[in-house]
Amino acid sequence: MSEPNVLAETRGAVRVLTLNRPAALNSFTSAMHAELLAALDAAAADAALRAVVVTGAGRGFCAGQDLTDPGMAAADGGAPDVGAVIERHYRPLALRVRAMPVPVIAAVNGVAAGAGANFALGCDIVLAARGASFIQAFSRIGLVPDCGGTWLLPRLVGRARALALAMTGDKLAADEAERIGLIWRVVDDAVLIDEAIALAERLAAMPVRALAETRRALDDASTLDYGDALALEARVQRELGRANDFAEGVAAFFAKRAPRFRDR
Ligand code: T3D
Repeated sequence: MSEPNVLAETRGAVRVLTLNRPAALNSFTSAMHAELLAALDAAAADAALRAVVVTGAGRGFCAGQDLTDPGMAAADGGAPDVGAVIERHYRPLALRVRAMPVPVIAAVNGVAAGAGANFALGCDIVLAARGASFIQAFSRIGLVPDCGGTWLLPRLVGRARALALAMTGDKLAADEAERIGLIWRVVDDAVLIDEAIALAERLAAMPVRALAETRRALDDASTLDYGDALALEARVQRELGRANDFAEGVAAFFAKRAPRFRDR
């Protein structure tokens, strides 16, 4: 039997998903897309899980679309319908990550190129090994940033840097990615996965429903004016204020004990 394209390991309330095509730098095939989406769906549906970590096997995180995958070839042998590939695979993947009921941490262990870079940047918190790098490889092959890149990049680093990264396709070292605010933090290569799991465990002990709502509120507010964002905050707080975790957090504060959050 062939190796799975995505490995899933559960450590307490944390699921670690590892892209597992190291010989091709974990680039996306149709098969890997299907397995990754199924793995994220399974994590979302598992009430015992409270955080997810995604990483890559071997020396790369993910080199984007596998440019040799027959799944992207046109049936008639003509030019591939790249838009169909995006609709079939990358749009559902980016939306799935953004709608996860728990925090998703990218542990970028090596090069992250093309859609591999933007898949990582679409996660909630990005940790990277010092030896990792980020490449908006699309311009090198005549495409635009996808997997959410057009939306994410200017919001993360501003239009000037987003355009320069996307137009040049230059490799950005992890340290520089941290410096310009593209990612959260760089750690030494040897401790990346341990640091990512420690962070995931920390988030898993927090009120994860509120964390997922925080992601959604920040994203939704980015297209609202100030007044509408304030109204959005009131709506979300109204819901969360009725949830168990808020009562538990306040009770634990006054009882001077550690809270036990359970909502998802
Ligand atoms: O349908 C669509 O296309 C729509 C979707 C688009 C989304 C996208 O992601 S478009 C962007 C696609 N990705 C790329 O263009 C990146 C291509 N890869 C690279 O530029 C380089 O591999 C890297 C800069 C990422 C890493 O360079 P390096 O020197 O560390 O490694 P390498 O030697 O180039 O690659 C190692 C192996 O992985 C090599 O195979 P080999 O020679 O050992 O048998 C290489 O061919 C393979 N590999 C790397 N990237 C891909 C790949 N194989 C297939 N597809 C890849 N994207």
